[in-house]
Amino acid sequence: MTRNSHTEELVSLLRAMWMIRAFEEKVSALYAAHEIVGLLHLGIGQEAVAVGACSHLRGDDYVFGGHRSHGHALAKGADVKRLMAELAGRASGYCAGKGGSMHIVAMDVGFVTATGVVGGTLPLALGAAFAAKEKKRGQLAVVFFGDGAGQAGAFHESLNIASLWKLPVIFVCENNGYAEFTPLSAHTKVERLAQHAKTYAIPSRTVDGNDLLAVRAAMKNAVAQARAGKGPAFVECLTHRMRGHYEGDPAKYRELSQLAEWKKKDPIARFSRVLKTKKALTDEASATIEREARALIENAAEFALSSPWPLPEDVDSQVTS
Ligand SMILES: Cc1ncc(C[n+]2csc(CCOP(=O)(O)OP(=O)(O)O)c2C)c(N)n1
Ligand SMILES: [Mg+2]
Repeated sequence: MTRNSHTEELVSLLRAMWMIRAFEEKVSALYAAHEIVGLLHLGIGQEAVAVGACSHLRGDDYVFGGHRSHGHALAKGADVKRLMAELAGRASGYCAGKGGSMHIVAMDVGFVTATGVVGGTLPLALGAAFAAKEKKRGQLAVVFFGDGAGQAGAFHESLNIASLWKLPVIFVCENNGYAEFTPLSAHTKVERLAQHAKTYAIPSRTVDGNDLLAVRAAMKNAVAQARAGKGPAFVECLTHRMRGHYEGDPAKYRELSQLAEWKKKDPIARFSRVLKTKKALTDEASATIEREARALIENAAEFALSSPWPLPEDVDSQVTS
């Protein structure tokens, strides 16, 4: 098989999705074994949004997440070992084990913060975008959030100011059809969140969020426009989380047939099929990518679980006033 750099790049995106899937499946197992504690939200099934959106970003771009953001941090380049250690509450973690799943900060790769406050990072991303605009180095900010966040006041205020001040920020909405246990139809009459972008005069696209190439194409335009100083963009990705809202959620509000339908649209299997059709991937290479991703994550878990706990006397060592 002849390979060019474009093919290599596409295969690297499949590798990134597998790394995130393997990471979260391992985290799920460690949670069940009580090695990871606290509230845990997995984005299994939503990997194409994280990887597709981050695939056009520079190292010095700023990314903000929410409560379901392991994939966003990894797609931006976060180190699997330090992230796993953070989730396991160890001193070798990104926040020395004091943040955990919902408070990931990986400034070394431009992942500014996640948050447990739904909609809380939208205004923060505006701040980063404002700074980027002032610095004039072509940086931009990307914020990931869900359909539920679209009902928060901060969402509307952020879209309005971003548009008014022409800030280089890209709003990436993961519309997975649920806010906790509430379907979209029970929390808003507005079925497509991108409709709000139109209200605030922000260019928007709604794409199939389980189609990596569709997310990537929408982001390419959004990134080009924001870098060119033309202001914000909004990308709505229609997707589905294949787990409950949190680990342990029995998810009785969802029909099993609905889950089965979405499993047929699994973004990893789907993109693998695309690559095979393009003759960019063989069955053997595909199996190797999955195996290598799982080995990488096993190694990260061993690192995390053999790392020391944070010391009580270091409780305020990373707190600045
Ligand atoms: C300000 C605030 N209100 C309510 C909650 C409780 N809460 C946690 S997750 C969630 C739903 C979020 O839904 P969505 O934005 O669609 O994200 P998803 O969980 O689907 O990824 C809610 C209401 C919260 N964490 N913060
Ligand atoms: Mg949602």
